Amino acid sequence: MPVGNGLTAQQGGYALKSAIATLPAGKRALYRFAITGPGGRPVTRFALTQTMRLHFYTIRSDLTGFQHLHPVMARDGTWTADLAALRPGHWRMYTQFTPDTGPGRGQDFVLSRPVTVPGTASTTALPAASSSTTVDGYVLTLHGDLRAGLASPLTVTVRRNGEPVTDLRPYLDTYAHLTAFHQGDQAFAHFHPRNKVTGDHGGPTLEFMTDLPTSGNWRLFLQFQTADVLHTAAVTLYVG
Ligand SMILES: [Cu+2]
Repeated sequence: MPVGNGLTAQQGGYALKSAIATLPAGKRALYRFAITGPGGRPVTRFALTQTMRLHFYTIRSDLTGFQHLHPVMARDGTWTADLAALRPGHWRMYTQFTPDTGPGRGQDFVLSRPVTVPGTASTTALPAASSSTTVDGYVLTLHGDLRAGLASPLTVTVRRNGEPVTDLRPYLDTYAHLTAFHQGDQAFAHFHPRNKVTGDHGGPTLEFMTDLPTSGNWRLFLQFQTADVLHTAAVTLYVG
């Protein structure tokens, strides 16, 4: 589990630095940033987590517009995230990484910064909590009684046309990526199923052990791959 809830730009001497506080609406946008270490200099050595040196996520304040990207780092430690079109409003940019040098070596960090996208912002109401959702013809059913601050199992079953799906392909070394954001403060969490990865035979059941810090509604984004297609399902989950 990463350190903290992802709502700060610095922690334990490490910081997410960016000169960008606004990005344009409605078109591809580049977000440049650096991760600095306790000495204040950009960190350039990161450990691989799920095959990547850094994971980047963004979400709008109404928990729409989720993106999970893998930015590219220049030699000097400057990263560039190539974002798909953003709607006007308030966004948060999250970086998840594990330094491979310094006092934070081997520790998982999530740091974030806000970004404003100018324009007329309309808010989408959060869909009601539900135990199922559909994406690209895949029906996901959730089972679990989640409690804030407690390790809580969450089982997700994947079906298509009523049949169990058993051909999930590993995506970044795991059968699924579950990214969660808390309604109101946009606190962040990320989980992987405990299922062992054995080729393109994932499913139909994904077994997560979650640990969400606060009660209320969380918006879950579940990413999984079949053949060459990455699917992203979204569902609202209430944590008691
Ligand atoms: Cu992941």
